[in-house]
Amino acid sequence: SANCRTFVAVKPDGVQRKMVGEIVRRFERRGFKLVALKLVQASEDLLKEHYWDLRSKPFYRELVSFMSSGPVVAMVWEGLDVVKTARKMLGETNPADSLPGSIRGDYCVEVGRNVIHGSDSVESAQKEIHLWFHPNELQSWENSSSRWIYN
Ligand code: DAT
Ligand code: MG
Repeated sequence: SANCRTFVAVKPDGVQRKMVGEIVRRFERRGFKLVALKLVQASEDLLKEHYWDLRSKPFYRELVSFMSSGPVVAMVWEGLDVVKTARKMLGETNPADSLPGSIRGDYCVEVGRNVIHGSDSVESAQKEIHLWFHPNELQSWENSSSRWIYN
């Protein structure tokens, strides 16, 4: 539904490479609504929870360490099927498999530096939004262009 929400984060490499503006721009122009945004230094505890499903992977420790190496831009975006569409906008996990036109397909080459995170399902989006944001950080506002985006 149009009330679908997803969690997106520009990773430390994306922040270092000045890609925050470009990424926000793509989501805004697609027609999604910005619900929350903050620059945060995530703790290892938060990141361990965020990537809990990957805890048995060989790259888990390096992933948590990398993600806590600098600030990330945490965001919540809302709109029709935004979880699924955001994953398409991101591209594949491995940038080598990501088509040009996707964020990873346009701006990176290695899986360990793939610049952006996006929730992989509605369920994980709900968990991740709850993990990264207090309810009062999620803004409720009327999008004046919604009638030009939805019919
Ligand atoms: P995604 O970020 O596309 O949801 P994921 O949840 O499977 O991918 O993995 C989370 C992150 O872990 C991913 O963005 C980069 C890192 N990662 C995944 N597979 C990896 C691998 N084979 N080697 C190194 N890092 C990997
Ligand atoms: Mg994932």
